[in-house]
Amino acid sequence: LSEAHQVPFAAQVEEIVASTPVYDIHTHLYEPAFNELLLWGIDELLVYHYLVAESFRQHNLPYDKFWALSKTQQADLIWNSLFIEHSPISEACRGVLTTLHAFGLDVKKHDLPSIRNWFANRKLDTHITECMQLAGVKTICMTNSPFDDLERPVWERGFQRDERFTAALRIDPLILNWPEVAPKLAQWGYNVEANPSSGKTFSEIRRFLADWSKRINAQYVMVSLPPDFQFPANTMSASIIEHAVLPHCRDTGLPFALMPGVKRAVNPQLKLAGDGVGLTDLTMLQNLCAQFPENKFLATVLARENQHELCVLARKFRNLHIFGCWWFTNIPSIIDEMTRMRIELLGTSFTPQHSDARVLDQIVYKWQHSRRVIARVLLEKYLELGQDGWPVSRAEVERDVKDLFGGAFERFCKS
Ligand code: RAT
Ligand code: ZN
Repeated sequence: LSEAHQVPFAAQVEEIVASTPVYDIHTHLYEPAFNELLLWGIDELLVYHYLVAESFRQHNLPYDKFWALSKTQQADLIWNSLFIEHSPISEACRGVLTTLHAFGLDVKKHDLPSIRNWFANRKLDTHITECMQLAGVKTICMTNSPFDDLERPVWERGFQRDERFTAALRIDPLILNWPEVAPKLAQWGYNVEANPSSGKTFSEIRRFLADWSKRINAQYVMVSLPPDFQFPANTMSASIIEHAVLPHCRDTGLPFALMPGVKRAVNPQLKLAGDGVGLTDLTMLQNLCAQFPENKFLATVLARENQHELCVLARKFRNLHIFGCWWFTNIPSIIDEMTRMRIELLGTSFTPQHSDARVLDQIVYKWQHSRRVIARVLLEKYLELGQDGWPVSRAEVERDVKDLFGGAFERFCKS
């Protein structure tokens, strides 16, 4: 490509990546029927657990004193310690500013009360529409847990679904904490035993999964796992996966999404902000993909050191679709590295990002930041193709970006 051609082509790639609507395939957002479970606004943005963890490095309030504060007081403390007393250059801090700036707020005034005022006058429905527009998100997939006492009754009562939102069945307690879950399932009418003596318990777990998948219209079934998780193994976790989750997923065609690498509560004093990361032995994922070719697996891994191995696994198994730069890897330097590596090993047969937003407004910054990195990497790859005598057309760029932003994922789910 000539110099003269490069500038408009670069602008085209940026424009296409910036404007292609995305399916946000994993978030912690809720559709409006869940009322206060859908978090939004400035105080929620500031008390995001990513920022809570960072703030403890800058202020010296004891943990219990922090947790005893009201949400507004916590937000004030985080604003002062992370935005005013130091420059907000961490990714999670910068994200708050990207979002406020996108709303047209004048952040350089450092005026938290006037920002609060602006949010106080927002109507939720217009706010949802505007956040989705600014983020270029067309559909938001929720994380839905039947084990959540606030969420479960809403599903049980029933409501008119909002078509901008899809659901995913999240089952961490079922797989990781059977002793606590067994009595609950029994109480909800499933004939299960704490120590299964026959296949009955597993068929009842399947019935539970089938009921909930249907009730919420699940797009996939999901679990997060500790780094030392093994499969196969002589454990209740592995048995539930083999004898209930996988057969259920085969029956319904739903992918089973695994998110290995999280060490829960490495610092319990930090509550939701207290989880850590560890290197996973991905042999368990290899075993699952190899032993259950009729099942579809989605995966994202928390440790940076696992990313290359995960890409290689995806090359070996067409029943594995990898997605997202999850949590601690959702920072520009690692998104750049992971996206580059995934494109170089997998072409466009993966989903580079999900937002993991817990606060609606976060989709704005999570997608704006990621799009910038994805555009840069893609452009570099297209320019290299041009140098090899394979110029890429606008229509081809649009096709590729559609695939990366949900097309490949949806095809995988339907396959
Ligand atoms: O990224 C997060 O907000 C984490 O707290 C987790 O929710 C993680 O994404 C998960 O889904 O377990
Ligand atoms: Zn998540």
